[in-house]
Amino acid sequence: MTTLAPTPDDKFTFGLWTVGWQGRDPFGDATRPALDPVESVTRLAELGAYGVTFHDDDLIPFGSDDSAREGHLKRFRQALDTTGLKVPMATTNLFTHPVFKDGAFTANDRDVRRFALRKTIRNIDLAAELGATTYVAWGGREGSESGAAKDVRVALDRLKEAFDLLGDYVQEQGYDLRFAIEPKPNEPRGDILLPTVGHALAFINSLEHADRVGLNPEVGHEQMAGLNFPHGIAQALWHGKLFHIDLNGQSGIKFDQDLRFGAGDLRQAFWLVDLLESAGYQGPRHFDFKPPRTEDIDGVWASAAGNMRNYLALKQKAAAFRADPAVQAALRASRLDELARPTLAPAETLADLLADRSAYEDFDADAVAGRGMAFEQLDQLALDHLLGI
Ligand code: 3MF
Ligand code: MG
Ligand code: MG
Repeated sequence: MTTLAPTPDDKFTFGLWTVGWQGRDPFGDATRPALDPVESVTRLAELGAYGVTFHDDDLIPFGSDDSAREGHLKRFRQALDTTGLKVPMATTNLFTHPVFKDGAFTANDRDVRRFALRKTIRNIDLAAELGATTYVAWGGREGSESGAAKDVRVALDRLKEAFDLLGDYVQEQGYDLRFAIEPKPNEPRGDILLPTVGHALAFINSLEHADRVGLNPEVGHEQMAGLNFPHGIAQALWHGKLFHIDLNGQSGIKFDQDLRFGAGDLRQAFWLVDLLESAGYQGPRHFDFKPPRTEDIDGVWASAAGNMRNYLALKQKAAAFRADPAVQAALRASRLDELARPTLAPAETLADLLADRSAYEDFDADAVAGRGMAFEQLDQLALDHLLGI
């Protein structure tokens, strides 16, 4: 068995807000003191991470004046230089300050929308300067709790307007930066716009800079809606839109748990790693988790390390599964090779299909229905690999 110790080559990244979460929830106060971003950078580098990501306000507290801002940035840049950690992604906090109580790009209040664009553009400049190539947009406050409060069709016009303007800006500046929309069904709003991967994919098609906009799906967000996360990721890959990913754990349809990766639905985590690795996904493996508020600072770093360890363990398991001759035989028995064959033969036309009596007139539906698919045997092999039997 090879090592489960991460190295920067594994491309593991963490949001500053993840290890830095103080444990404040709707029912309870913080259980941990604030964490200095410099400390986070240092510890994450020691643990073997490749990079860090941030919201503007994680690094520069909201309302900081220019000199305070420069002070925070100077310390952060120094920590990056010392550790070699990269900043592949950045994002905007458009949800914490009360001004965003009704959203940012889709707030009914036009002044809020103008402020949100300016706040985002300011951080896009910083992201580009620090070398980020992905800019994530999670619209946690873009939504509503009641019917008439939000005209959803008009709000989508405003959301499109925002992404079109941001795309114009990035293009004019010549930044090597793409946007990644992060869907989520609810929380903090009762219902959030672009609730799932599928909704977001459809929305992107209507944008002026559609090529520059993709997705940042999060494990728990799709699972909160009862959806199969690996299926959503497979479709995002199929559309060429998996620009980034938020890895974490979730146990079914409930509040956004942000457990460490591998906790929650372990089988979906296995299929996800199998998919990302076999599809050749090249982007960062970004963890958006929350060390539970039961943990002290040692527990925070144990939780952070667990994300990477579980990813690497699942990567080994998935590789062993794919290499197993019994699995390859089971895949054939389940006709996966047949699925990969186009339904028409090479050079065959629709007219040929219509003339093919064996495809319809002489087709023996009962006989074909009697063929077993052998999926259970295949899935048991997967479970055996996962369980290490
Ligand atoms: C909330 C999230 C967000 C986003 C972040 C952008 C605070 O459920 O997942 O984390 O990931 O704003 O990356
Ligand atoms: Mg989340
Ligand atoms: Mg997220």
